[in-house]
Amino acid sequence: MNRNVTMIGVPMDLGQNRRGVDMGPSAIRYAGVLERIRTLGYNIEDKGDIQVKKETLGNENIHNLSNLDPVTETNKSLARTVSSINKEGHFPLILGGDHSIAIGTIAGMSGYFDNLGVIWYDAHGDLNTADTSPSGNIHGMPLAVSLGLGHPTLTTINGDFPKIKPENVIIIGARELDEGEKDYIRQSGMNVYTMHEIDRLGMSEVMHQSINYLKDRCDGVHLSLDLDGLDPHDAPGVGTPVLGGLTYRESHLAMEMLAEAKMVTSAEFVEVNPILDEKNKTAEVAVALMGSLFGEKLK
Ligand code: EXY
Ligand code: MN
Ligand code: MN
Ligand code: MN
Repeated sequence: MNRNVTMIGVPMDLGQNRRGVDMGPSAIRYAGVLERIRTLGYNIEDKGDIQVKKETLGNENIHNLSNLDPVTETNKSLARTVSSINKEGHFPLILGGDHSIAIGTIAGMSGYFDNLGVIWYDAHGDLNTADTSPSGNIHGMPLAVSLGLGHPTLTTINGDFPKIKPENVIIIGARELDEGEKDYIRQSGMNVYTMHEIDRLGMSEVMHQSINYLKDRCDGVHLSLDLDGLDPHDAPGVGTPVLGGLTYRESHLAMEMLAEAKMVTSAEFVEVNPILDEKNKTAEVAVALMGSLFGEKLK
């Protein structure tokens, strides 16, 4: 893995309606992320937070898209920042914030790869558009937006083209998909390991298959890890918990196998909400998983 890592926080809570997730980056820093990764021999630099432009708050719910303007503006500036981290040849490590920030991260990465792969570690598909969303919350839409689906204000961030292809995406941990999301998955043939497949195959086999699949077809891989992919017993500090999720150990195994495969070129850890957390448990889990992703076991 790239030894130069640049970390950015995105204190965004406007992609959903539970306050507190904007404090995620602080909670993750407090849990010792810099030290954890530096100890592994990386040059890691904390470039601070992207400014979330709440002052553009106004049109609260245009076309079933809550807070469209500030979510768009923040993602534009995140995309620029991620793109410049790439240009420097560093590994972008992004701390959320709600999952709407994946729009900016992926938009910023996509220009540097012909076939960017994405591992979407999440209880949800985040494949809604304004037409299918039951909530109007943009954190339920970032994967769709990155595939070029949804409102043009979002899909044209950093260029008017789809940032990723459905065949380069693997969803892991899904257990709460809306009807429109299921329709899209069926018609696109996207790879989805729901909890059912993970129970049947085991995480080791799921990661083995995922890594082999992406290795053959992608020139870079972005890991988008939503802490609600984990079971709420292990990661209680999230806004949309769903029972029956991935365990702490399964998640470590997944990160360790990605570290061994040396294929991840950017990562984001999102949806940590310290107000809903037990002490700082979920932020600590995020940092522990980052430790494994950056090769703790291989040291
Ligand atoms: N599918 C639901 C919606 O679109 O409102 C819930 C989405 C939750 C999204 C979370 C963060 O991954
Ligand atoms: Mn440098
Ligand atoms: Mn998500
Ligand atoms: Mn989720």
